[in-house]
Amino acid sequence: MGYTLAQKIIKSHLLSGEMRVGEEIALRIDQTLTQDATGTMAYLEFETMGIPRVRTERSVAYIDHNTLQNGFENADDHRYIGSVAEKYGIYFSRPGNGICHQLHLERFGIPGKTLIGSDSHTPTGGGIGMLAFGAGGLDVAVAMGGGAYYITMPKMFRVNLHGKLSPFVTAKDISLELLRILSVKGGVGAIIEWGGEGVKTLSVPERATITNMGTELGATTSIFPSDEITRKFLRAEGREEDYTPLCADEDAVYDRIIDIDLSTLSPLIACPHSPDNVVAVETIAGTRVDQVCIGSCTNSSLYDMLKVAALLHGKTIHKNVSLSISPGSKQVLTMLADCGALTDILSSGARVLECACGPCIGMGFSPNSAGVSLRTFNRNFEGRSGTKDAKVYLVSPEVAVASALTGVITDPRTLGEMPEVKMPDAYRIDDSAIIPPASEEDAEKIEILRGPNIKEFPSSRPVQDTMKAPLLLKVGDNITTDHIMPAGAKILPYRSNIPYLSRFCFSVVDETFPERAKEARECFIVGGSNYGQGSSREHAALVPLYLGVRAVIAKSFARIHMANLINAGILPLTFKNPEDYDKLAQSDLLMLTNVYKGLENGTFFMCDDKGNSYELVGEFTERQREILRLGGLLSYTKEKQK
Ligand code: MIC
Ligand code: SF4
Repeated sequence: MGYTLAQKIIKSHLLSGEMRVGEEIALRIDQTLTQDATGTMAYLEFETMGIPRVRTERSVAYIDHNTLQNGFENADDHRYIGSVAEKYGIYFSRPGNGICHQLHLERFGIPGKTLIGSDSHTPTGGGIGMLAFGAGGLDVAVAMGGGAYYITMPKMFRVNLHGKLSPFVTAKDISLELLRILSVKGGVGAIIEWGGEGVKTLSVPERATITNMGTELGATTSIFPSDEITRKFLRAEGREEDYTPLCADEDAVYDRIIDIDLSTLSPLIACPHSPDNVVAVETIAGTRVDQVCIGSCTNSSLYDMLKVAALLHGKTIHKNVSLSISPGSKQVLTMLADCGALTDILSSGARVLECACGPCIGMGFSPNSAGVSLRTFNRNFEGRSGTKDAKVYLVSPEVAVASALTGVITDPRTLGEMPEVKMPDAYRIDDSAIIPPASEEDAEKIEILRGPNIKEFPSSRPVQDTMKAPLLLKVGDNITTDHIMPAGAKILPYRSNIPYLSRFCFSVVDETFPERAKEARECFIVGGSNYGQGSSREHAALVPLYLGVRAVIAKSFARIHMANLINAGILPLTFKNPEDYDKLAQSDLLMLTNVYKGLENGTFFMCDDKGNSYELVGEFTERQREILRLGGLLSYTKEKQK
């Protein structure tokens, strides 16, 4: 029996475990990346490990999220990350250089290598044939120290693409189509491999749009083969020597096969407030639009931007629409300037923002009250834009431009002919904003620059045999990390200040939660299915830990968040009978008994003060049990080093 592409890369990086679905496996990690909103914490964690230099082939620290610098906090964090990078052997990408995933693809990604990043969209690297995973900061810190990355061996899904896209239909529509088919939970526990003849019609940036949005399916990661198109991309980046051809074996076996005929797709749109709430654009055409944002790690490549410029050429955007354009990298922006496309964009009335995440994470450009915002991004969770009652839709750059021109949601096929966009054979290489680390010799002299915004970690504690606490918050299905620990311009600067962040925990759902949790000192949370979907931010576990959350009981969990809870020493359990969820009510007093025994056999018992008892499930590996027994991954790692 042959191997899938992902299985081949897993096999060549396997440190322990069996490649059987559901078993825990340990992988050797070749590359890591961090961004600034999760990086400060990841590097603080790395520092506590006492390792003098990173042990990966390549580690890169990007600054792309917290670039507003409204006060000293962000700038201090950037300086801190810069000094850590220089000292410990990490490349440092300066603010303004671009978005981590776009930059990593351009300058560092290598087919067949493993990559983990403290950002959930790290699977973007799958567009170039990398096996790339989003992870919590602590997992990235451990990998930088040469430690393994642990995942549950995933199922293998294969998506076969047939035919060719019609004009005005794009890679984004392929992603939205898969979200329509599978939903935001449909990829949980699976790696999605893309294949079929249609793959040859997609360039690396288009493939990367698709692997980027695989995160929204809950997938462990997504990957494309590495072929002549990959070689062409690497050649254009001046890195042809990094090319290796890679594909699945002919007789590889998949757990599920999905076929998509590209020629039948039409422009799609994800309606508020979930990326899987997908309909055809034509069905809601005519809806008023207030704002359009083009950019983010999903759609900010040179190819996307050239298409946008060509569609805007000689036209002016509608007077009621505010259009922002954030190119993905300095390379993209300079090339737009060189060829005159930037002039087309500016002449249309668009606002060009910095090469950064910007509006995607609510860092400025929030919509007006109850505003309708069309975005080429990957997430439209409630409140994420910074305007609580905004209605955010996810679209391709083509739909975005068409709607910016008309002022209403518009099917771009009504615009006439799609102008031809010619891609250059070589990109403009300028790595002046990437600072290499100091040599090992000089590293010792480098002082780490810590600002006053860096506060201590919350202290974790080992799980107890009996855990008694009130149920302080009961939430529904698909709770995102943006609900648990919101981001945005006002809060993001405090990512290294857990006590301050704690004031906003669950504020989208229940503003009283932080106060109530502090008063109770210890508490439980109950959730529905897919609890913790979305970002990789470990703050969605560290802040609850600070507020005394000891266990989260849910119908099911999203992968990265579950790992972050365990890493923080919080017990994640699921209901044996999902109907039991209905019996529980906020403020019930709950008691978990014989927890140590439960850790061994996977079955946990809980009762409430109304006389109900519950059977819960928590099947942990030996490593996870030890992490929970010792009170988190940091204590576990220190213990192992003794
Ligand atoms: C996001 O898109 O939600 C983020 C902001 O990039 C997060 C990381 C973070 O919260 O810092 C992610 O996707 O992991
Ligand atoms: Fe940045 Fe948005 Fe991409 Fe997250 S999804 S990395 S915030 S651009």
